[in-house]
Amino acid sequence: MTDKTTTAMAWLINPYSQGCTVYYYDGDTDGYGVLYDAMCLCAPTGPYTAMDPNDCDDSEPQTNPGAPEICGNGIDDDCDGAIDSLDPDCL
Ligand SMILES: [Ca+2]
Ligand SMILES: [Ca+2]
Ligand SMILES: [Ca+2]
Repeated sequence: MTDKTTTAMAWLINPYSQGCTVYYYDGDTDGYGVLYDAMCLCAPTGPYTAMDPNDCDDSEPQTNPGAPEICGNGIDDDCDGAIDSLDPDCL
């Protein structure tokens, strides 16, 4: 990452920029975005629509912090870091 890129990113995600709101890239349109790709905008624009950056799989709309854990599929469906039998939801 170059200095120029770092400066641009710092500006894009700076929550103190005047009059803008940070929106996170939501590739699967499930309402949850990713922390590493954000833009400070006046309104949701293009794929930058999410205000919650905690999507752990932004290519799978059934996997996000608001989804239920589906037991036995080997995926952390609800993004709490615990998969299947390790998730309290599966006990
Ligand atoms: Ca998403
Ligand atoms: Ca699962
Ligand atoms: Ca889980």
